[in-house]
Amino acid sequence: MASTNQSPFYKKAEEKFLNAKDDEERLFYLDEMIRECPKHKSSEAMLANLKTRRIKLVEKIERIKKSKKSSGKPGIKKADMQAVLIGFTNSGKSAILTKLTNAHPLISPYPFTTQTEEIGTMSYQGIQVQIIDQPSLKNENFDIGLINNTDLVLIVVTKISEIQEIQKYLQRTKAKQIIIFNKTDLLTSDEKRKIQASLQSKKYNFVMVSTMDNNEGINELKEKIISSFNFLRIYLKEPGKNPSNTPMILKPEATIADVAQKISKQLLASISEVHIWGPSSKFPNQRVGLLHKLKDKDIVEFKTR
Ligand SMILES: Nc1nc2c(ncn2[C@@H]2O[C@H](COP(=O)(O)OP(=O)(O)OP(=O)(O)O)[C@@H](O)[C@H]2O)c(=O)[nH]1
Ligand SMILES: [Mg+2]
Repeated sequence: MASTNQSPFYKKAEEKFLNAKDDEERLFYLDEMIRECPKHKSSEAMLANLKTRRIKLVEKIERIKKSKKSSGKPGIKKADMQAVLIGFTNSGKSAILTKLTNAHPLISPYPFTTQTEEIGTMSYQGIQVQIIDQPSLKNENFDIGLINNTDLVLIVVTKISEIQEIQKYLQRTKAKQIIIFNKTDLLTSDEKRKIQASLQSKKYNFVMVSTMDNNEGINELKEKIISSFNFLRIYLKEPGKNPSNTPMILKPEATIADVAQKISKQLLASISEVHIWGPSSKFPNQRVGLLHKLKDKDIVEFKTR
């Protein structure tokens, strides 16, 4: 649509429209173009075109707003297993993210250091969990959508009283929860014991950690994160050898047949004997059938014909 015959005001608006930095700004200048577009017969088609563009643009803006609300930020693709950190400023969420994952967020003693999502991947015993750090509670960029749509919420506190305050934000999420009591290095052993007893008496699923002092509790935290996802880690073993270091991941209630099938179809057909060790066995090296139900951390040995 030629705009050569248009007024200088229209041209100015069009130029700004073309250089706009986002859709909101585009909409602003598009409205100005509509206002400046002559309202006579010869420019009827052009005005109609501008109005159609406006409708499309408004639709697009609405669509993006909606998708932000329903599934967190559009930039984050949710992994199969995801956890999101939540807590007040300076509780040490970003410091914890660096201990758990490969991410390098900014960490500082100043409040509200984190201004946007930071995504890391925790690799633990061959399993990957996506962990998201985000701006603290009371920061304007804190996104409750992330909390409402995740599998696991990691509640970071440095005082017991913070737990109840944070739980107000968790009313709409179905995610499991782990309370992380951070900065234990700042406590005397007496204070530590009292806090531990108090958290225990409230039956919280918690872990006490420090991101300083030789990483107290960090491995326990990783273990808790992994075991809050409901799946089985099964270690395979060849006769006469040690079990593998990396587990196979199976759905809860999986049987020996499921394990064999996951390895290969041929294996299932050629099994002569199966032995197991671990939580689902009555005793080590128990011989079991194909329909035996496994538990997390079982070790399985197949003998084939
Ligand atoms: N003593 C001690 N200090 C810690 C520990 N973990 C984090 N800190 C310090 O606490 C301060 C805040 O840590 P951050 O990880 O930036 O806190 P945050 O929760 O991400 O807070 P935001 O600024 O809102 O993003 C920093 O100075 C950290 O070095 C800890 O275990 N012990
Ligand atoms: Mg931070």
